[in-house]
Amino acid sequence: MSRTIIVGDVHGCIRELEDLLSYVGYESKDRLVFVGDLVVRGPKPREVIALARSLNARAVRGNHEDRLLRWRAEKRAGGSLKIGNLTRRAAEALKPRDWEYLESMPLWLDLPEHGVRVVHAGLLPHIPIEDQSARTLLYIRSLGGGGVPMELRGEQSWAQSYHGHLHVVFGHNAQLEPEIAPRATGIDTGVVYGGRLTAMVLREGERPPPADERRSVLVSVPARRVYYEKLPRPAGADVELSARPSPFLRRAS
Ligand SMILES: [Mn+2]
Repeated sequence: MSRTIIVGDVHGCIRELEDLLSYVGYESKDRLVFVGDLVVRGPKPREVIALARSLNARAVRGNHEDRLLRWRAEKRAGGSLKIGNLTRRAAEALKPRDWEYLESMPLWLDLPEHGVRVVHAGLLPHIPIEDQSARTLLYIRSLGGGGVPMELRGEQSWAQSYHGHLHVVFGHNAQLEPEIAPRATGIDTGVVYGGRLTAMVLREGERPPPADERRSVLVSVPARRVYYEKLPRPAGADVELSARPSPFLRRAS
């Protein structure tokens, strides 16, 4: 029986991706899906894309893939988009076939056999997927006043407010533990920061179980090291960076 394995943000951490596939006993008949941000920050962006391609994995676009694609489009148009060193390093490592793979990544992906929708960052509850902005799908972390999409961590989680028909599996918002909401599951557990790489594993036709049993379909492997020490964007402007040491860094020591 084949399974669907939905993998959190890999960020170039090829060894942990291999660890995870080995841990779940990946077989070629299994379907592999990524929540985006396969590249940038970690050590081996090209190897991760190459592995994803070779396993016929599907992947939704993350903000990092989106930035790479915009950088390249801009460059081809004779302009330039400012990118950081790590993004540049990933851009230089990618071969034409890898770029093709990036271009093939949609903003969201539905897995009707599991009643699941995969999106990189999240979405605005109560709004049809077709009407969501790309920016929201790629960057949302929380809801601000009046339910507007916010890119920083905030008090109101979009996921906890979401009660749609399809269960949303997402990444982007790195946390020590998976985020478990009634109808959504966040699986970015910050492997590149020295956290873990997490996946949701569903048997054929299986739907994500209710929140209190959700962990039964989640697996993870630890990072082998800290690859990126800079903190993810801090929580809301009211929270001082110094007041919130990264749990990822602590855990890795
Ligand atoms: Mn992201």
